[in-house]
Amino acid sequence: MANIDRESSTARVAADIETLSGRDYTLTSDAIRRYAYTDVYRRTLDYFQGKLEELGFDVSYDPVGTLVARNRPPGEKVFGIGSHCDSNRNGGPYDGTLGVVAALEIVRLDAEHGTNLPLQLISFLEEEGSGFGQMLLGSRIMVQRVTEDDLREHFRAIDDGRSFWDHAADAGCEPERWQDSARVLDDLTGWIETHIEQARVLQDTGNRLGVVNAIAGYVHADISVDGRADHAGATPMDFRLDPGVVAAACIGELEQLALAAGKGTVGTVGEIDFSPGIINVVPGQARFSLDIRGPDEDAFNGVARDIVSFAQAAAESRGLQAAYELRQTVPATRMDPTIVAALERAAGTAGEPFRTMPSGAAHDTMCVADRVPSAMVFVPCKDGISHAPDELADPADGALAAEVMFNAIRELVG
Ligand code: HGY
Ligand code: MN
Ligand code: MN
Repeated sequence: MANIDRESSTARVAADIETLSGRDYTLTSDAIRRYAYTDVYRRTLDYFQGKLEELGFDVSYDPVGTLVARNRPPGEKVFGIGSHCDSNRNGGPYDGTLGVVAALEIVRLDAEHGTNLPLQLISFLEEEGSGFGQMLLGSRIMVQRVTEDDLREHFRAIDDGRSFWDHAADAGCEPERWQDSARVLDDLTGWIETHIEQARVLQDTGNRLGVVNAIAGYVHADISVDGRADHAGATPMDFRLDPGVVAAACIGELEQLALAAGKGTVGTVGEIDFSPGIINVVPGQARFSLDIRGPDEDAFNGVARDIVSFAQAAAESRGLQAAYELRQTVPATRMDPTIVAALERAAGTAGEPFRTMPSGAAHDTMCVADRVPSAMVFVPCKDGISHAPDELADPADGALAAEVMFNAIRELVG
């Protein structure tokens, strides 16, 4: 095991996070907000590109803008590290970005210790879905979990409704070559992603790291209910076709279904909009999102099925129509036992408290694991707060994650 200077490693991690939390790297000052094809996202990629080129890495981009940096010629076997540096629209400084910084720190440790590990760093486009409402978009493209029709037609920018395809082309990418993105994973012998936990298990159990052995699957979808816009004052209650009441009933029902399903199943309505959305108009249409997840496939898919049936019955009982549209679904994903074991050994040797645990949050690793033996390392975040500007993690834990990954990779690549 290399003798790591944890203090200088922590200082480097802290400096990267500090810089990337600055106003040049976020669209708003009240949260970290950066996503595909915005100038602040481009600057964030440029920051990592500059640091990696200084360390002798060749930096390129896949056809839609995922950053790929290697220290070996194409075709040679390499070990994959990385995460994403786009953010939630209400994001904090650590979600994703700490993972790319930890991977950069591994590159620095490798240079410092002259170990010359074969490495490929990836920073995935659009993990959060903040640009097009499609989570894990860059990694789903890489493992071909999307169709060309999705990219040309269905996936549309939240800001202006234009297609992903047009935005990618405008940004100088080559969306027509999107299937070539799959080749990015060809040379990988393994993959490890560091990420903040986004819950509070590590904090509450006094652990500094988590070794992730499984990731919860999820369903993302929308339900829209069509009714009739009416005068809010003159329309008697028994005369209304009000989709807002159906939406409200569904939100309560989703909570009950998730609780009843148990096994770690969760259900969230994060987005809701009424049209025309005016105080003195009974809504004509209601649309709300579904985010249903869990480690148990049958449980969370069962909740998704049941809430759709409930919505349709609740709508019909009032003479309305409810329509369901799936956005995407990714199955619960087990991590590779060999890589998990190597991380557990390296964490044990580091001499700091850690635990092996599942992830409730989704990660690009769910896609990479389709093709490459994969695992993750979690870093505690204060009170589990994430997808919020108050998100807080300790750069020393990020540096410790880099040290543990560095030592595990050295063992794995022999
Ligand atoms: O929502 C998620 O699971 C991830 O943070 N995008
Ligand atoms: Mn993330
Ligand atoms: Mn996130």
